[in-house]
Amino acid sequence: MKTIIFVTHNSGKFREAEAKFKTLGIKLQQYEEGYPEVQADTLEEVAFFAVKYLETRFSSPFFLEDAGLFIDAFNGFPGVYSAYVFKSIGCEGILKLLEGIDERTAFFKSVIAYREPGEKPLLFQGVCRGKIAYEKRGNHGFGYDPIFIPEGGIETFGEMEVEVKNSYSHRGKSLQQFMRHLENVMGEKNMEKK
Ligand code: ITT
Repeated sequence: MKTIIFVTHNSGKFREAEAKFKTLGIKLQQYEEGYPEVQADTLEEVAFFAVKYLETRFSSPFFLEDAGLFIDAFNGFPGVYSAYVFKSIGCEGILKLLEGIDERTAFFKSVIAYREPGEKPLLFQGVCRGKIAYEKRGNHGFGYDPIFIPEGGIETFGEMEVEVKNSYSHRGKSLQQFMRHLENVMGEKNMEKK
């Protein structure tokens, strides 16, 4: 069975990816190697720089994923600073900043950077629009999950089981694109063998 390494410290992300990949016949392996997150304006730049930094470390296919929460009332903040902001003020801090503000729309974005040995890195992305709740709800997931309600849903990500979150989420979508790519490549390889 093909194995792909997912470089992440975040076991919540890994669980979400595993849940998607279980239908594909590819084994995912978590690798908690750190990498520098460059100061950049977009998640794509952060992910691309990281994959280039890590490419000499792995001789098998690997990917990483960079994600962020973009709040419309704050012109997209925390965006690329989501990890730092989460560590410093958490969900409570975001709720406090939004006190008295009724424009609560926001989106999550996920960018996956994948590298197959000898190939150029590929990027796959997914976006999930929604809104910031008025209070924390649920204890599933991680990060900002307890305060984010996806469009079309009434529960926060924090109240959802992993498969349900995947059916709405930015990461569910970027993983879907990524899996479609892998299926195409595997399909082509099988054709070549015939
Ligand atoms: P790795 O870089 O090791 O993968 P990380 O948790 O640092 O793990 P990111 O830099 O991609 O991941 O995430 C930026 C921040 O956004 C971080 O605080 C996450 O908790 C949060 N975040 C990312 N995806 C999220 C999601 O699906 N739900 C809730 N919060 C999320």
